[in-house]
Amino acid sequence: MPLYHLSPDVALALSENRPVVALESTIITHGMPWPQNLEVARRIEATVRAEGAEPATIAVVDGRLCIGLEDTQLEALAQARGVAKLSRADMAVCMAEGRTGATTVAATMIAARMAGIAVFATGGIGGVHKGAEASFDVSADLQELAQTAVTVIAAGAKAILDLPKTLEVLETLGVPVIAYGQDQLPAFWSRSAGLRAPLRMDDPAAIARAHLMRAALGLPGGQLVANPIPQEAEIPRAEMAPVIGKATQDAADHGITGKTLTPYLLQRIFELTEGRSLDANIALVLNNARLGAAIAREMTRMEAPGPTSEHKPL
Ligand code: PSU
Ligand code: MN
Repeated sequence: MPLYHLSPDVALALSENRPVVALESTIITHGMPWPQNLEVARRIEATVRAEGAEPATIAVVDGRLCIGLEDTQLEALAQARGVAKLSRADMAVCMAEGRTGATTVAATMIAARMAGIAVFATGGIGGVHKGAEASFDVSADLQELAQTAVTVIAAGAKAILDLPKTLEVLETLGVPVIAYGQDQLPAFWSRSAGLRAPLRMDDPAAIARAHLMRAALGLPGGQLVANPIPQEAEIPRAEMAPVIGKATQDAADHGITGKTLTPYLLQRIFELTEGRSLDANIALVLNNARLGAAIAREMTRMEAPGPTSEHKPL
């Protein structure tokens, strides 16, 4: 039995060396409420297509790792209840038991890499949670970026996280954190986290080149491209701070930890902002899909740098 299933569209695009952008499914099952989740999932795919790339939404459906979902599968996933949230630790178990699960950033990267898809667009990555010095809650997404060669486009790390600690861990792990088009690290709903990003790039072609360069140097792992939310859609940091504070306090009061923490915080912030956080979330994901397609287009045009091309032996 094959390890994964490519949708016909994705299989064709890959065989013709056309640009493909991987998309995660946890954002559909755990990141946004029904029915906006389905609508957004379809709009993300349409945006990638409009930008000249093929979208490959990834999920485990009845034990089968699907890379590229049919619209009926997308719809079923968006409505399903009790879908597992899969990361590196539980993906194989879900497949072995024939269950259905949505892939997080970490699991989506693993699947994309296997299928030869180098670019993946999403909303926000997991990171170091506030209070991690006591809870040890550090997302497996960070470790995945360190070892799996996929360029991930996100709107920075979610402001529900401890962003300075998240940057420190990424630095330790050797993950390039590249702000796109600005010096500041973006913070998901807000354009600035009030922190300088370690790296800045302004050109999708250079980002694609850096991805290939990393591989040519024999460095494992991917790149994190932090793409700021469009100006007109942002919720300023000062406005989000008290909301995030309240949501974090509510999570602590209710004893929410582990896997359920991120979905709980997103839902709580959605309620506290009366839906505004969702509008921002949608705008930033679509923006990331556009940039992802641009990077994927550039990458398919490039040749991998050769290890000996400029080396003249003495
Ligand atoms: N961004 C969102 N909604 C989400 C997530 C990110 O706007 O649901 C998901 C991603 O799948 C990410 C995961 O990989 O949350 C991180 O979860 P954790 O913190 O439990 O590792
Ligand atoms: Mn966690």
